Amino acid sequence: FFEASKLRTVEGNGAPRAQLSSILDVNGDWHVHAGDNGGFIEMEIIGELEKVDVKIWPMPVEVVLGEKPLYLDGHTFKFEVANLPSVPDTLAKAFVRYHAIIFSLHAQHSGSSSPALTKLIVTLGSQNEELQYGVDESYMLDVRDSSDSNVAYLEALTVYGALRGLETFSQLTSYNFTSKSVQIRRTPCFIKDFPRFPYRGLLIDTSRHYQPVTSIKRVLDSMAYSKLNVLHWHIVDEQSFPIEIPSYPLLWNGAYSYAERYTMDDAREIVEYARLRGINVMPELDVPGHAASWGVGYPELWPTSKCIEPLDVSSNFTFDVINGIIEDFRTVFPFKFAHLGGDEVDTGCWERTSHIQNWLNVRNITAKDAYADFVVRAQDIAIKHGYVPVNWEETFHTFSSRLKKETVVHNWFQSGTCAQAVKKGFSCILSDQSSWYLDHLDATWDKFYETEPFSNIENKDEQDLMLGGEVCMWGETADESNILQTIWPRAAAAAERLWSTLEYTKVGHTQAVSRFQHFRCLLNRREIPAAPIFYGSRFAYGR
Ligand code: CP6
Repeated sequence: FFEASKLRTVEGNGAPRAQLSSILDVNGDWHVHAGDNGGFIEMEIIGELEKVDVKIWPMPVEVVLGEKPLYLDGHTFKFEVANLPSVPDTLAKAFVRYHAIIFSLHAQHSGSSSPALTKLIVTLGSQNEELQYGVDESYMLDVRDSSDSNVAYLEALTVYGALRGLETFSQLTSYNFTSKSVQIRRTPCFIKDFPRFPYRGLLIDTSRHYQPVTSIKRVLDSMAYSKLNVLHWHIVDEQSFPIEIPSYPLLWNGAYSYAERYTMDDAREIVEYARLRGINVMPELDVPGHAASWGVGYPELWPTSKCIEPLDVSSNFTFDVINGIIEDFRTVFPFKFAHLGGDEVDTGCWERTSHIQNWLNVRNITAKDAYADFVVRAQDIAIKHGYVPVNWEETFHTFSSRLKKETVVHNWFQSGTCAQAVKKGFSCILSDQSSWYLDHLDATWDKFYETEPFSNIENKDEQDLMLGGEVCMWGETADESNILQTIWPRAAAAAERLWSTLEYTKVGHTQAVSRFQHFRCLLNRREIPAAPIFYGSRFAYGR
């Protein structure tokens, strides 16, 4: 590994010495973050640099690497699409983003060093830009060595596969101080890649703390860097109702303030921003618990002013409102799934409320029955509007036989829930609180890495019911000021478990640690303030 002591600034170029602190990650690759004043530092290597492997996160399925460096010139390098009259909008925008990532985040350079790579040519199997659950994300990347070709190829069946390939391509590039150019360190380079699971999620919670649209966009940017593909948006909870619902315009009276609200257009903007990065947005409407804020605008949704959740099960108005919300959601969130919560329901509130207790008596049902009725009625509404319902695991443990058969069970509470759910024929998403809860600040990255969705699931049909997993960033202790450094880099450990092959990840976190450090630094270079994972030099990991 490279030692910081072997690097010095070239005297006399005017670069203030303080900017040395902006060197990030010289773990075999060279990167300089431009100073606040847009200036740059010139560096000279003193001594030998050891050769290290190319670092890609998450690890692709297949990587073949040669030994020759290949240079890229930011003034002439171009992305192109083969065989199409026009570039699909999704790709055209990605080309602009990745050009900036590859060239402008590295130090300025004095020009090209030949021989140079002139183009990355993308070949697509389909021009369809619709993003949906299960969209093909596979790609192949072929960068020949310069004596063979000065053109590289990326092949994908969909634009979303191409986005994954562009991310990998950008991670191959680094800055070489000797040649003062962006380079791909080791060519020829051949990569074949596809995800292990179709559902690779991150939950954000905008009820406990509002997240400005710009903050959500930064979360989406960072998700794409580790190939996560579902933003589970836990929009509403007890504490605030921050979104506009045109069908019931008083609901967002439950927001913390006028400023802390999303219009429907804000939500559409978030969905489109996510789509351009190959990320689906799954809205959550958590019912009947976790819904007290609904009653700020419509107090009749509260059983009484003393017990304000779960929502009043005895009133048809409750279900009219749910119908209105889901109908409005359908105009904004095209994802296959809608999350209907169902967790932590205190049915005691219904029993203590006389008009609800009377209603239960007339029907000769218990409060627990009413909980099942409520969840299933909400599922029917979601299904009517074209969604497949997802529910937290309590619904499965309490009345699995009544859940719609297409229900996706979302684990959080108990390890082993998914093994039980898939045995009963339900699909499942893993979010075990003992390992994939980001708000558990003492859970370290290796714990995230070692969590295995197929744990105790050996049967192939049952494995096929595991859609994937999701890390959860509950909002009690996270707002705009710390959300990114709380999510990253630990979420990336789960992202690799969900993308890379079981053969690769089951070896464990120790083989991944230096590549993980490298990815954390990559996030920093891209202005994502991912936290450090352990002690160590900011200049060189491994000293
Ligand atoms: N909010 C909602 C929460 C949690 C859940 N649902 C939660 C519970 C325990 C922990 C973290 C979060 N804050 N609506 C459970 C799914 Cl440790």
